[in-house]
Amino acid sequence: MTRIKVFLLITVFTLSLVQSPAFAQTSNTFDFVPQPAWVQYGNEHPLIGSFTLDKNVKIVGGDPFNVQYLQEHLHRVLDYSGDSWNPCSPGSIEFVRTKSFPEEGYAIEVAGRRILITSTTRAGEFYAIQTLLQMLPPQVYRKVSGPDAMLIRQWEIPALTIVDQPRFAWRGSMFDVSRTFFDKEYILRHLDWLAYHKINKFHWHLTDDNGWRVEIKKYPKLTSVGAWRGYGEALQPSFNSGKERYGGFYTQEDLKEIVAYAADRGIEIIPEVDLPGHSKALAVSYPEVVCRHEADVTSVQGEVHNVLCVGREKNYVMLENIIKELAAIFPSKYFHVGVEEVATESWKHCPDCQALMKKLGYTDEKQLLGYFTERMEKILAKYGKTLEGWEDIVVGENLSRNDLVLVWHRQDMLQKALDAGFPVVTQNCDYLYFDMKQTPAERGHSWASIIDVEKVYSFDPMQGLELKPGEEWKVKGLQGGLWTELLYFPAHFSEYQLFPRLCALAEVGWSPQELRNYADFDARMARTHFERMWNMGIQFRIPAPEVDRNGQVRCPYPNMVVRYTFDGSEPTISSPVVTGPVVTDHPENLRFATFFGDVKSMTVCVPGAQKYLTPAVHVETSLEANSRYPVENLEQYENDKYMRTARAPQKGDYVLFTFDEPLECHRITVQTADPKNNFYGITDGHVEVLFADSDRFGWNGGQDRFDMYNRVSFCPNRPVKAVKIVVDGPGEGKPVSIQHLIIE
Ligand code: TNX
Repeated sequence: MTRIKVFLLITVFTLSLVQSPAFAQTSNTFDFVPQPAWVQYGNEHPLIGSFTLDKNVKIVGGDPFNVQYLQEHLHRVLDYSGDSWNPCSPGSIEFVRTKSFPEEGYAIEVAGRRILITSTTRAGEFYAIQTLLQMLPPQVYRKVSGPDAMLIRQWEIPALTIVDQPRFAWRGSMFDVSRTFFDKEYILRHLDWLAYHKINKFHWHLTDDNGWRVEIKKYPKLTSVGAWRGYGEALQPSFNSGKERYGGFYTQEDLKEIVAYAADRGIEIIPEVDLPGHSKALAVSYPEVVCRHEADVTSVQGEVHNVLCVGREKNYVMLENIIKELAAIFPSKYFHVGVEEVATESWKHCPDCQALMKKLGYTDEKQLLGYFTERMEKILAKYGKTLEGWEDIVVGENLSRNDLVLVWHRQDMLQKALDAGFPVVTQNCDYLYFDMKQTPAERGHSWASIIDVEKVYSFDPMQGLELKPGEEWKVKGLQGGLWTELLYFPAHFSEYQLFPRLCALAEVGWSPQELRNYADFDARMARTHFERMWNMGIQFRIPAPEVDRNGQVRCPYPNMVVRYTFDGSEPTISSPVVTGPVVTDHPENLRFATFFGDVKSMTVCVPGAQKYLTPAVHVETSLEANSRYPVENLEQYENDKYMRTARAPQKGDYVLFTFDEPLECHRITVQTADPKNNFYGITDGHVEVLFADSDRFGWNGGQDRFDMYNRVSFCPNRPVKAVKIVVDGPGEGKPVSIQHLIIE
């Protein structure tokens, strides 16, 4: 065994963030995120100096909500106890409205006893407050009171002038609550986080194949049936939600509360009801809405019978009733009706859709997509709404050019939608899909790209476009997309995926392109913004430590620490900090993670230290294999070789791994699911072992059932002859993937 020393390359200063750090005011400039358009420190009158903020500050003017919001935040950091600290006359924060600012623009002037905030709209005023909060200690974001609160008697803000306005009118965040459900409280917190980053659109993906999440009074089954999945439910389990009943929905009261909460914070919520594909949850609630045929038409995402029948006139009545209820709740100009990834093949097999095509003289089912979208546009118009849809709506020749196209592919598609005459918003999947992995080893999708924070930052919505002069406004802006197939676990993974990538998006959307610089952004994040997010209560992503083969460890940021274990367990907040050499005979058991307070990175090992065994094994199974992924793949111990079954597993199905010779090893991990996308694992099953000294399958303690990651890991206490996967139930009702054994 190689004996190695692990040591830290850079010194770290340990900042325990779990207890509020004693905050010292140090800097005279601020780490704004996003960077304002224009900041000038100092004052032309040398005698007018900095502003002293204390409990006596007067707030003058201002929108009532904005003032209350500011006060509530000031109360989190200013010490209101005891006598007056400042004997001079108190300072004031004054809000003034003038006509001269662009929508959402504002100016802040800090000089002597006054902070003057000028804007034209209440939104501009709100963004000025956001900028002002970033001049205060990061604890201003922390909702705590009592002894844990970090209170200061006074705080100096240097003289400065800021004149600011956003680059793009649309700075959005899309959130899918169908695949994974997030309750009202979480949505409200999420909206707070968006507001702190000057995000002004929340695109709420409310329905999809895997759950209908809004109460519709006229169609109660949408939520009594369509909001739930599990064994015995109309919707099968999916995305590892397990066999228990899983789901949830928002009542109309919840929706109204959320809409108002967002509006107060300058955020417009655009609801999306995803139609006419991605409609499995609707289809299982009211089965008459789908096409009349038995053909197995499968959507790109493996769903069958999830397409609405466009030839059934009664469907438009139902959709109108749904829209009528939702239009009364969501005041947004736009209403999103989806229209992406529709398995139009379904309409080929349907007599009603075919009859409609004949009547309209259509030759291609794609034309029906245009027809459907045009019908939806007319229905929406009756309720004062403008249609928004994914880029697939561009097929609709007769659509109004006021409709908004949300492009999810690349810049060429953005150009195409512009050329067709539509205004656009981009959610470019190469840069803005926040369900993608951030590095290859992390959890997430990768079908579009690996997207780290720097890649998000590098995006410019205007890149590569050819626009006629005066038409730049047609690119309204951008939004991040948080799809949630993989977000049910681990805990707080939605936050890990969103932050800090959303901070980068906020700066792309807000700051002038010529001011943008990644190194500068990264430095602002490291110096201050991580700490702000920590105080906001976000479990954001921090980079894992870099560990090389010699055990040298590099901490990614100076105000973070690397903690380690040497028994193969996960480092925790109480694990020791790497400060110097760690000597071990078993480098394979070292685990490292970066910590910022209690926020933890992914765990990493010493590369190459893990020794894997590849004993000769024979595999047989009761499950027929897909011919492209045969069972023999499992005998080869190659990571891209796995088995995929040709059908869904049933109770009693098995996969049996028999070793040629009794195997002595430390640990065996049985891993199922597709290694590329983490889908299609065994969710309802367990593992049994045949020990060499026995003639019956058994178990030697520990967890034998498949976990959230679709795996079982165990340490056999004696030589093993065979390992068997036993299926206990249909799981998600789809074919599954099995990977080779991992033997240490
Ligand atoms: C594509 S983008 C989808 C979503 C998935 C996502 C996963 C789009 C309009 N549809 O349904 O959740 O990919 O990355």
